Amino acid sequence: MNTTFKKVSIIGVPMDLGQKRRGVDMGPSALRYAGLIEEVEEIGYEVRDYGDLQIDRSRVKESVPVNLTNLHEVIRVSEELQKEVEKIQEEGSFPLLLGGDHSMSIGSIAGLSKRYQNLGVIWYDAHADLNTADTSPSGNIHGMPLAVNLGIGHPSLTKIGGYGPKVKPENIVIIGARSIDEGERALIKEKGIKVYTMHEIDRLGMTKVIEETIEYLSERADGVHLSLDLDGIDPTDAPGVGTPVIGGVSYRESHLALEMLAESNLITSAEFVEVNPILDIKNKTGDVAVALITSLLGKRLL
Ligand code: HAR
Ligand code: MN
Ligand code: MN
Ligand code: MN
Repeated sequence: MNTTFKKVSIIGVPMDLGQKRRGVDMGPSALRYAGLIEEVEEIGYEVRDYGDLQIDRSRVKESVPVNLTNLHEVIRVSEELQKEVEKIQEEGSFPLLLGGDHSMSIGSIAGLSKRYQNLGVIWYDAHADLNTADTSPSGNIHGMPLAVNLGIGHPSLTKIGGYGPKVKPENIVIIGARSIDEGERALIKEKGIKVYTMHEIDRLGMTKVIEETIEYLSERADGVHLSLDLDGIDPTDAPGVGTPVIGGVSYRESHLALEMLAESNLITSAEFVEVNPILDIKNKTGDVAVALITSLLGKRLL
């Protein structure tokens, strides 16, 4: 991360409405239970934990546009998160956001990109999250946030914060993708988005992938947000996720990637999403998430 930050401010987003499995709302608790606050303090940061946003998870059938499940509550939470992220930035703290499903990044990036006109985004994920209501096979909004941040999708989502698009296609790097839908593939080609699928990671190795990512983003971005979906990591290392996909990045590779990002001084905010403790084995995925967060924040063995 950027070494000018001395404070880390944490917000939990117990959002589970962007997909249909229960339990991902407990992700923020799992990370705190895994010792997040203590570990980050140990590195030397002043930590402020603002607790969790309030989310109405009653899932009363909303009348929403076709193929956008729970749209209204996703919009409301996104707007609230956007404001909270702006407050954290005004404090001069590093925003560290805990999910919750990946639909939360509509709100987080709406807050971040107000400050950074050229926000870079590293999307570390098994999925591209570039669907729209027209292309989504599921209607789950957690499969759409990157498209929304590009200004593509339902206007009620793309206009959150009163502006959009939030991110330019050339400022995005996707790492770890191995489950890409047809509409997403077309959008990647049309927009020329930089993607390191598992194929490129296997061929180049994670060191090269991250070196290239750092060089690419440092040339164009004024801040870089790391959006890390735990399903980017292989399910043997991170089993507690709602949509696991075999053949992912190992814990070791991810740990190295985040240490390299720490050294790069590039990262100005981060979110760790999709931890579902109900599907986990003894909070393994929570532990992995905390270990990766401390790597990103500059923890060293010696
Ligand atoms: N691409 C599929 C869809 O849109 C699956 C998305 C699964 N999503 C996440 N986000 N966990 O990365 O439904
Ligand atoms: Mn995702
Ligand atoms: Mn994913
Ligand atoms: Mn290491």
